[in-house]
Parts: sequence; structure tokens; C-alpha cells
Amino acid sequence: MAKNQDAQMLDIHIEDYLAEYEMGIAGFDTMLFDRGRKAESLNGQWHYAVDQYDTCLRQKWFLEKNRDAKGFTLPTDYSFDEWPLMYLPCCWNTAAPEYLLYEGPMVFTRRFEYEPVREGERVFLKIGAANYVCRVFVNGSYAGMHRGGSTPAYFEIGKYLQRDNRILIVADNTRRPAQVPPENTDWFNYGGIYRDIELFRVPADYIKDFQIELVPDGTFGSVSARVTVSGKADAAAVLSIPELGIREEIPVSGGRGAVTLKAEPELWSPENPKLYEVSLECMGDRVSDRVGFREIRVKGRQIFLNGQPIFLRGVSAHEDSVKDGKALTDAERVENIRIAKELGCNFMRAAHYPHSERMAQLADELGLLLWEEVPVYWAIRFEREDTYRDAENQLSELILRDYNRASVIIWSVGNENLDSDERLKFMGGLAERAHELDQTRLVSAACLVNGAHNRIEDRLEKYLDVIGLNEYCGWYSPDFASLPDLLENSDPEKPVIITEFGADALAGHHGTVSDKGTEECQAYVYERQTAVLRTIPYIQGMTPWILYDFRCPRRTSSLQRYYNTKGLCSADKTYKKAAFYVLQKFYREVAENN
Ligand code: GCB
Repeated sequence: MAKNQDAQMLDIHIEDYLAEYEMGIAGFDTMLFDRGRKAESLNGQWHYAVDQYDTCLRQKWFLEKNRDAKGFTLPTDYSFDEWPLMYLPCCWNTAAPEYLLYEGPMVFTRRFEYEPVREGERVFLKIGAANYVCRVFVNGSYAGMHRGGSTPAYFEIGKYLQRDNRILIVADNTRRPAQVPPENTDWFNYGGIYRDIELFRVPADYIKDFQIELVPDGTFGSVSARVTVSGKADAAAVLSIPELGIREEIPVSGGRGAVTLKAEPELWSPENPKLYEVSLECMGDRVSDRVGFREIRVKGRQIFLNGQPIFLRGVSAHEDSVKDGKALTDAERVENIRIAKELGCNFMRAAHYPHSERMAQLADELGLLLWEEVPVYWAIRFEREDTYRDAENQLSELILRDYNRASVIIWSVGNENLDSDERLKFMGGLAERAHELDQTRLVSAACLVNGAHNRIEDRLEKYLDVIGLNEYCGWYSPDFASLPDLLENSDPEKPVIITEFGADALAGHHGTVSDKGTEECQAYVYERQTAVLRTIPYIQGMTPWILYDFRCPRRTSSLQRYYNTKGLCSADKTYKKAAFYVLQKFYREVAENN
């Protein structure tokens, strides 16, 4: 080997180049409670390069090693500050037409000035979401990585910061069979850093987590709160809810504290989305939140909200926008909620992965119940330990992120997975984890019909509080008669939500009820479905598939044009198909009879 051959040349012989980046993994245990904290935003123009062969990581571009030991200038394959600019957060697919179908690594970098970290201060970088793996470098140092395309990542980076900084993030949305979701899904695999990028300064000892809820004991008479602080500190935290006249000390020992207080808050519901300003102070740190208090429970085969039986008049929705991909604006989220309410919904299934935390915050404000889900979708590699760890981490991150959201009533641990022993262990484990992290909500999964017996029957049911069921009678199972048969054959011990039914229809395409892809055909499926489902007492809700059309590479017919057209509205959300009004009429009747 030539003496002057340096690391940049050696990289071509190393295929396991990723091994050294498998550390500093951000996960649920490195999360920071950030509600009410002052954020310093790194959103804005970032330089970027498509890096199809992962050369940035292979050659360690982040070191900016432009000279050799003798001071000679080395050739480089990057030029960070001359690269083109992209505004982050965004999905690169919608940012520029040439990246519509790009899947792989993309390198983003920018410089920023930062007021130096003060003595006794810590700084966290938050990436709201980057699909699927992201690796972060600050001033040439590796700060860590995160897996999972829809949950936030927090990295402690204070020790790397100076006044003038360069940050570099490699985001890689390559689909892989052992990931969660796996390679094959029925939605578009958007790439990018598509939620906010922010810095948070916190004191040396800081509030790591803060959870608060109405005690779900049926009395609506007490509130409990828990705090976790960094390290194992002993301290006193102060919980304030001024509108309820609460200012209470919580003793913290070994880093944890909890309190249960008598309180009679006005209860949160879709009709009365009452929120309270809540704050928590501890060791000079302070966080705050806007929190609703409500109780969700199951008794027998019924679901109760605040002690009253409730039928969940729902609809499923992807996080998808023609213009922005998954990087929806708040205005578009509010519009989605408004359309769902116009449809008559009190409930939405946020399918099939964690939507932005803004969605749950807005649902809290505007009054819409939510089902939140992790992308344990279709053919997961259930036998793999690393896949389980990834799924469990994503679930834990979601639960910690949205724990204080009154709107969220159900955690879903997956969708349409074949009933095998490995899957039972995997998803049973996830359901147990959800129950362990949260005793105030229901756990569910969208299950398949047991086709052999045309029954609601899935071994996972024993782990669930509510059974979700996807059935496509009148569409994938063309014979409508299979639906009454299925429901008569079944005798579930728990409430059932029909988490999917539906049919494709191209907006504005007309024909007879038997012409597939027409609005008439879709509307007919909704008429037949609702007529049957309304008669079954154990069905406690439904979230038909789906509120609006969404991008989907698997859908190539001339009526679909790379969209799944089962939406009740067109993809741009401006046009309502005939089935929208069928469901709206049904939900009005349900609401009147409740
Ligand atoms: C399903 C899946 C959903 C699909 C839908 C469809 O069962 O859960 O992700 O998009 O069917 O349109 O086929």
C-alpha cells in the first residue's frame, strides 16, 4: 500500500462502513419533554446532495479533511457550501420534480451561529422526523443516529457546539425488509427531514418527562402527574394548574416523582375540547402544556368516554398532501380535521404510522378523538430481535411524545399481519409494552378477518382492549353476503371497530354501481356496508378507508395514476365523492340516535 494513501482512499475496500455509526442511538430513553420550552429553530435553507452510494459516510466527508499531513490540498468529492439549497423541513420528493422517486441517502448541511453554551447548560437537537435512518454530525463529530421514520429524535450536542457551527445530517429512506414498516407498503415512501429541526437549551438537571392525566377510576375526581428528571436527583417539583387552583409540590427522589390530587376539571370531549394550562417547575427548569382531562374505558363490548357509551364515528387518514407529501402545513391539518367533522366524525384513525405531534395537538384543540399507530404493517420480519427492538422503540417514542394528548384514546400496534407464532409474540409484546407505558388508554390493532372460518378471530385479541378489523366486503371480497355471514359467525369478547372498509373511485368518474372505480360503485359499497354494520351491537365504531386519496406507487391503473383512490375526497381535498355524503348521512343518524 502506498505510504501516503489516507483514509479517504481506504474507504473503497470497506463494505461494513456503517458499523462504526451504530452508536449514540437516539431512542425513547433519550427523549426530552419539550412542550413549553423555547426552541431555537434550524429550519430554513440547507445545502444538500443526493448521495446514492452513501459516500459521505464511507469517505467521512463530515471531517472536512481537505489537506494531508504535509498541508497539501486533497481532492474532495463534495462542496458543501456550493451545493444547491432546499428549505427544510420538507419531503424531497415534492420539493423538486427530479427527486419524486428518489430513495436512498441524501446529505443535508448548513452553518449556523450559536450563542456559546453556558456553564451548567445542556443543549439538545430535536429532529421532528426524518425517514428512515438519520445520522447527525456537528462540527466534524458524530452525534448519533435514529431509526424510525415518523417519531422524533433527540441528540445531546452541547459539547460539540461553538459560535460558528456546521451541522450535517444524512437522511436515508431506503426501504429494507427488516425495517418497520418493511419494504412493501400501500403508501408512498417519502424521503427527507420533514418535521421541525430545533435546538433546546436546558439546565444541567432538567425535566426529562412530564405526564398528567385524569385518574381513570370512574369518579372524575382526581388528577395524577408524574415527573422524571435527568440523573437520579432528589428535588421538589411544583405542578401548577391555575384554572383549577392547583399549585402542588411533588417530591422527587432518585429522579422520579408522582402525585395524585383531588380535582374536578371540566371534562374534555369532542363536543367540549376544554384544555387547561399546566406547568411544571423543577430545579430551575420549567415546562408547560395544554392538557385536556377525560376518561376512556371499555366495559364488556362497549366503549365509554367520560362514563358515557360512545360510538366512534371515524375515518382513516394518511398523512399526505399533493403539494408537500408528509410535511403538511398546520393549515392543511386543520382543514383535514374540518372535513372529518363535516363528515360527522368524532374520531380519526391516523394510519399507518405516527403522524406529526401537531396533529394530536390540533385534535386536542378542535375536539377529535384519535387512534395512533406504529407501522407494524403487513409482512414484518417478526422473527428478528432487532426488528422487534425497532418497533418497540417507535411505539415507546410515540407514547411518550403524545402521552398528554386527551384526543389520543387508542394505541394501535399494527395492521393486517398474518397470525403466526412469531407475530403473536412480537405484537403481543408491543401490546404489553403499550399497557406498561400507559394505563389510561386502550390498545388495539387492525386485524385481518380469519378467512378460513370467515370469523373475527385472531390470537392477538387476548392482548387487546378493542379489536380492530379490516374487511373489504363488496370490494376485495366482492360478495356482500360474506359481511353478514362474518358478523353472525363471530362472537368477540371485546368491542370491535371496523378499522377499514372501502372501494376505489376516481373523483368525477361515473358509471353504474358495478363499474369498478366509479363514484357510484364506491357509494354503493358504503350504502351496503353501513346498512349491515349499524345492526351489530358489538361494533363500537368504524374508520372507513379513507378520508382522501393518497400517493401510492402500487396503484398504476389509468384510473389510479399512482394514487390509492379509496378517498372520500380527492387527493387535493377540494372534491367530495358521492360516498362522502352516504357516510355523512349515516353518521348524522348515528349521532341522533346516540
Ligand atoms: C388495506 C390496508 C391499507 C390499504 C388498503 C387498500 O387493507 O390496510 O393500507 O391502503 O387496504 O386500499 O387496499
